[in-house]
Amino acid sequence: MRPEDIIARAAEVLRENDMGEWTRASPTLYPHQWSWDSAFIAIGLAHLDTGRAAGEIRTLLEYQWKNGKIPHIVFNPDAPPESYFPGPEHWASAADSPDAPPGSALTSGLCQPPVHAIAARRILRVAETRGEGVAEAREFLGEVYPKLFAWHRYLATARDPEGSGLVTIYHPWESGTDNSPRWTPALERVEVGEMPDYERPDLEHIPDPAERPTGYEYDRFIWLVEVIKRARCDDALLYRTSPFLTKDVLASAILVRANEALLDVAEVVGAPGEDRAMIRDWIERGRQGLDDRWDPGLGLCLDYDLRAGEPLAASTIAGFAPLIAGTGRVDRLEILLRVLDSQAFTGNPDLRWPVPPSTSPDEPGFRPRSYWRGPVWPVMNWLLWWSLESSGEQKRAARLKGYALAQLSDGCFGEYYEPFTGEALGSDDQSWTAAVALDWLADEEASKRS
Ligand code: 2M8
Repeated sequence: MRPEDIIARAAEVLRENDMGEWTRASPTLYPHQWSWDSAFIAIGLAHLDTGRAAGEIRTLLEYQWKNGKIPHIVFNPDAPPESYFPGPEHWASAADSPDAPPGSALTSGLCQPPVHAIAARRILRVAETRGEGVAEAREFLGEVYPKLFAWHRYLATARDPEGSGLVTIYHPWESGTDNSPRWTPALERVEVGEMPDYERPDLEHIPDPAERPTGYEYDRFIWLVEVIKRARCDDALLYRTSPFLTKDVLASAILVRANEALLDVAEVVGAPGEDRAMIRDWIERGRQGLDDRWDPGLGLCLDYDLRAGEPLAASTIAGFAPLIAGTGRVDRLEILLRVLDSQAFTGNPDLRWPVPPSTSPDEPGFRPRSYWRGPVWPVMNWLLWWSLESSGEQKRAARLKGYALAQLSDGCFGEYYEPFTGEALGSDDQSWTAAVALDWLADEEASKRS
């Protein structure tokens, strides 16, 4: 496919998944609004219509919890009940939480990595570059700034009572990398209690169940939802009682960058000096927290299991957290780049395209077709590309973007890809895949012009 055809197809995917004021994550597998998907979607949508991109974030923020949490799913009331599990009826009791948002709409009680401020800032930048909708984009930032600030404050406090700079999660779904080997030991420590039987509609929407998490993993996922609901999503209570309590380095790294974006937004909207001082403090604490989780053996950063009191050693894409956060340590940046280029990731000679698999093929838990256990995720390629660019690694970034785009020229906009064959897996027409393609192609155009 030629670049203009990829753009047209990507725009079509986003149009078809457009539900008016928000975008479903994919046509059948994910019929609701997902939090971090929407942020990436807004980044892509900005190139088509900055107003609509702003609408994507605005809609999500309408369902923000009173404590600042942005829910991981906002449920579509029109989606048939059997289309997704656990759906709105399963989460209904979370609405009893004193922190739940007002109104009748239902959300999940979890959250996901905080890409939103990055997307919000990007909307203004794209508007400025196009010389269109700048006043509206600024107005949008004024409107969302307090909400984004409250979201980051929630993560820095309720999700980090230790002040470690790292975000705590209660469920692998909160990491967005659900069945990654990052969480295997912590998940194995979870003992599943009594709960009703459940069906898995996700398995109906894809050709091969091996592309989705296993039954063993799902039992633990659903049990943890049960635990969180029973605690009425009370953070302090979950801190004491959740059998799964981990520090997530990828979410923490994204938070550092999102705080940088928020600082820029604070500047644009003239936010008070105390806010800015606080955001700067969060940034510093975040980088320090990531520094503390460095594993010199792997040359990567590791998550931490608060329940077991030990690091979660796994060679996955999340290990590049310091690169994503922007590390001030040149020595570590060099190591990370070496690991990224090595056989453990993009240098593996059997890869279809030299783009990083979600889990290193060297990792014992690696499964090339299974979701976050090995496949390449275009959205992660975007995150690494963007991080390389901001780390001054333009050449590497351009190479990664080139191969990542070559992968998408099949026009499937797969959710993820088999790393050795390049086969599209999971859902086709995945919104965030289309969105990152649009952003990359806009970047290609801009670099041709400059
Ligand atoms: C996947 O997660 C959901 C649960 O949140 C699922 O498997 O049902 C993950 O890839 C997650 O990162 C993503 O946000 C979501 C929607 O694309 O799907």
